[in-house]
Amino acid sequence: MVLEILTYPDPRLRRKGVEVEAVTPELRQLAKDMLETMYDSNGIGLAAPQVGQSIRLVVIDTRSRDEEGRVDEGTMTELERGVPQPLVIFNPKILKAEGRTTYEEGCLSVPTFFEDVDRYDYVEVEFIDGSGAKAVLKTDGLLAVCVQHEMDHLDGKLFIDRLSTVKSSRIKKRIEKQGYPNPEEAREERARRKTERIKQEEPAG
Ligand code: QAP
Ligand code: CO
Repeated sequence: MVLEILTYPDPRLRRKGVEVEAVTPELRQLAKDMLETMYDSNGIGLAAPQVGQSIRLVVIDTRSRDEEGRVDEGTMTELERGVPQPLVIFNPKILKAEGRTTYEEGCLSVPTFFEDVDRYDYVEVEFIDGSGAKAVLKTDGLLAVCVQHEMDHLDGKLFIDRLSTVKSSRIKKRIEKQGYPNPEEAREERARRKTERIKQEEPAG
């Protein structure tokens, strides 16, 4: 079943998720519905608070795909290729984190907005998997970025909170005043900003 995804500034996105005591059939069904919801919106990660459930559960599938939607491991790192996906992650905890990386992130709860965010480059995360077993995820690349983004949701934090104060408040005010742009408008604005960036990087003459 495809679930409704809450969007900023919904206050339910700000609640702290509660740890899961045991992986019950109800929670397994929720994880399944969250994966269906994520794939339906072309997402790579989704956290339970985004569908109105204040618990510590995230689902992830960052595998790259070709035009027909078939998994294409070509652009994934060696560590990413070694991780079975999709991932169902209950009660994640970071055991180790190293290095820094920047990735242009988006979020299904902040649709059409994409901005560079700075995070750890490598993480080791302990969690309970979909069958209730203890597991450890060791990864870098997009998967490492995604698991950190999703874990933020469990603490009521969004990627737009991690931008500079100026950028963060500009985006928040715009959404609060004007709502979300339609996808075509958003695509045009991204193209416009890209052109401006190129103009600044390579001045003519
Ligand atoms: C988090 O986000 C993430 O605005 C997952 O119009 C994103 O799946 C982690 C999406 C990037 C690391 C890097 C957002 C789809 C999907 C949109 C998503 C949109 C369509 C976001
Ligand atoms: Co998100």
